[in-house]
Amino acid sequence: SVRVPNRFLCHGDDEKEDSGVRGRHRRNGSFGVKKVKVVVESPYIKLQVWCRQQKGNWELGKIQSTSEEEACVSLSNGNVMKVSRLALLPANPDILEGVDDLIQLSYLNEPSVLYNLKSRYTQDLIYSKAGPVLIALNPFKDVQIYGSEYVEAYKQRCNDNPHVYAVADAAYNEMIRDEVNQSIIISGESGAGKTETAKIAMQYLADLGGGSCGIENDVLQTNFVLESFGNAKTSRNDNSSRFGKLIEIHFSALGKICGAKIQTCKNFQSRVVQLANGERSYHIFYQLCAGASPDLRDRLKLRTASEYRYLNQSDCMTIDGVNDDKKFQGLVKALDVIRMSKQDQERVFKLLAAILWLGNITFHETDNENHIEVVDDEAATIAATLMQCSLKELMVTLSTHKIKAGKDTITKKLTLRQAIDTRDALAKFMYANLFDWLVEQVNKALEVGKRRTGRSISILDIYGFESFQKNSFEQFCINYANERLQQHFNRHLFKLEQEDYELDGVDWTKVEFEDNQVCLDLFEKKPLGLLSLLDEESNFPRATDLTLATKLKQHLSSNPCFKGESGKAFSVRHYAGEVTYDTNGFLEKNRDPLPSDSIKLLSSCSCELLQSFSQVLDPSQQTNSSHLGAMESKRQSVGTKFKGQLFKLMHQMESTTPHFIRCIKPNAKQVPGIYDEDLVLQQLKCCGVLEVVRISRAGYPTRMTHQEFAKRYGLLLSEAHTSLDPLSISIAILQQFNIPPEMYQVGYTKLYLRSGQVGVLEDRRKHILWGILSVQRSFRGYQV
Ligand code: AD9
Ligand code: MG
Repeated sequence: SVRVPNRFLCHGDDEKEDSGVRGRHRRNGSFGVKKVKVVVESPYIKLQVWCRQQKGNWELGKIQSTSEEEACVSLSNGNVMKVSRLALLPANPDILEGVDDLIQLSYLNEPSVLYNLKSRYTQDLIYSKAGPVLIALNPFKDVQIYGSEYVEAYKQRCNDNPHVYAVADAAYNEMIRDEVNQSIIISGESGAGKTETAKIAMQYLADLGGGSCGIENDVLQTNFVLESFGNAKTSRNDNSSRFGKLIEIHFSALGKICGAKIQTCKNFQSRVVQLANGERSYHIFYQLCAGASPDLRDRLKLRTASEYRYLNQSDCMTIDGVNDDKKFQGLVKALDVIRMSKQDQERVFKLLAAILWLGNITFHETDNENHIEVVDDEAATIAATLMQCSLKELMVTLSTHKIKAGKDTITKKLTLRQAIDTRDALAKFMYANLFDWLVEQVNKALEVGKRRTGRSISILDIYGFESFQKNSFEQFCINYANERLQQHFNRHLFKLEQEDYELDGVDWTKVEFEDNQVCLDLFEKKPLGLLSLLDEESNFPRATDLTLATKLKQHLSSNPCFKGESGKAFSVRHYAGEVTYDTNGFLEKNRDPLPSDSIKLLSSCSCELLQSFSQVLDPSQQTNSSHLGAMESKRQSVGTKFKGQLFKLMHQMESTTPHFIRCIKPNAKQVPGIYDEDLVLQQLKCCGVLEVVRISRAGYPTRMTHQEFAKRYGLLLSEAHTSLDPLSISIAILQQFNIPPEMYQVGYTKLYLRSGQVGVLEDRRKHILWGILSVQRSFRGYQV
């Protein structure tokens, strides 16, 4: 139901054309109170309103007349409708159309916000502010707002339109000014534009912090490498990141980039061996097949992508507008830039080819009990050659397993299903470790020398919330990660803000917000939480997906975020909506087993990379939890490992000043020009943007301790102040600049200012300092 605020029924914003001036508080006392139907048109009745249509969408209209219950509205499309007053919401005056910060809207209802963003989107103004948060609408086309000219404009502050550049600039300047680590947290649904936005922010920082050593270029090139190996085409995004990434960029005392470190968070290798229709495996496989030189092809015995089972199973070999051959050449260049030796590059390609050939290995049945042997064909031969192991050992490993019976070991033949699983597990393991190894190499290349805290900006680009028709373990982990991220967001923007006010004795009306702690408890509580119960069940050899589902329902039904569904399914009420998960495959994916025979095989390979991977499995090294593998029985489960990685990421973010960017996908078709209101609204709602605006509008976004304030602006005082007390100095400054009392509050320790208030002070300060320190003008960022 739609609530019409009382104030709307009494007084509203006058229309620009009617009044000429905006008098916001002219009242029409009788409006909405008298029972008689108003027939005569008065300027007050021609209010601009949003009128809810039968389909649920909103149309702009003007009230022609109104009675107690109903109003007669002429819509902008020419129709005149009689509607219940409950179907009306006040619209903002025309003068506020397309404002760049939603905070400025007089009415902050859903249609007003939606329409405001839409009106900007149609003019290619893809960025808007929602108080402290930058909203980025994916244009799905090239928009001419990037590049050196724009970078320069934001550097010089000649352009104050919301932009990723402005966010990166703010982070950079705050870092320089306060010596506090910063973070830029980018979130949004799959395909909303997070990865592109992260790259745009990195480009700006590289430009700002570019020095003579050129490391900023290396940092940018890592994007290329990690996207090749970590991104894939999915049904939602042609370049979907299948891993979460935190890149921490370090700066020198002079504000120049001096290194970077990448942390990833992932758990999904199933894409290597299994694809949904219309989706692709990781880009690198197709790039290699399309772009390898004839010599390399020969050495790797490489065929076209369509000849590999792991790639051709989904009927999707290419991506519109993407040239895999060219991408491969770009990748090789990027690998050169990060100084990966040609020998290592060859090793990587060999391993990729080995994985592809493994996938082509087939089995034939040897008896009528489904037992199999490996078909001794070119696939097996080439795979063994590329892995540098004996063909015989490979064949034995993929077709048998050894069971200990007392002192003896019995070798048993595998069934077809078991053999396929063994083969696929090996391929997944190889790829997962290759990715980790690659991240290690990238980190080596970007290594920061002497690091100093307080001089870094971390950019977090993590997979967005996913809700499909059918949701599996992958979505389960992704959505859990997003739930954590949402809490970080909530904490910073709501909780900390409110706690701050209360602790500091500032008069403040509480704004309610959705806390998602209950949902996080559902995932994390021990022993009765989703992850713990999943691990527990994974340890029972006889457990099945059905017993898992039953167990979850048995123990978790009392959590309001949990809902048992029929059969093997359960639902979670996430902050972004309810998602039903099918437990099918949960146990297997959580265990992600690698038989000990396969581990032995890997250690027998003379391929150096594979050998190094198998060392990861050496039981003596098992304390090293950053590695993916370990012996079958002692390996950490995938879910628990994922949680560990996530906690590490979040922990790192805790000590930074966050800057938030919310990416929004305006349509699901990935095309320019379409603004699907429902889709946008759903995203705005689920990421809490409207609450952010509400709280920011009501609050005091700028806050400084009395000392900080006095130190920063004390020099603006026209007369030397007699007292040295920071509080008195602060108040003198506020008075000198005539800052109205409703625009600030004085807390016990801090000064709280409403948005826009420090602008005048900053300008004045800059002016004065530039006068004094004109010699240092070329030294951006320090004197001001
Ligand atoms: V996922 O969770 O990794 O599946 P992302 O990262 O949110 O997703 P991505 O950045 O990959 O989405 O953007 C998807 C596509 O939108 C890109 O491939 C571009 O074609 C398009 N895009 C996104 N942002 C911009 C932009 N600022 N300008 C132009 C853009 N195109
Ligand atoms: Mg992405």
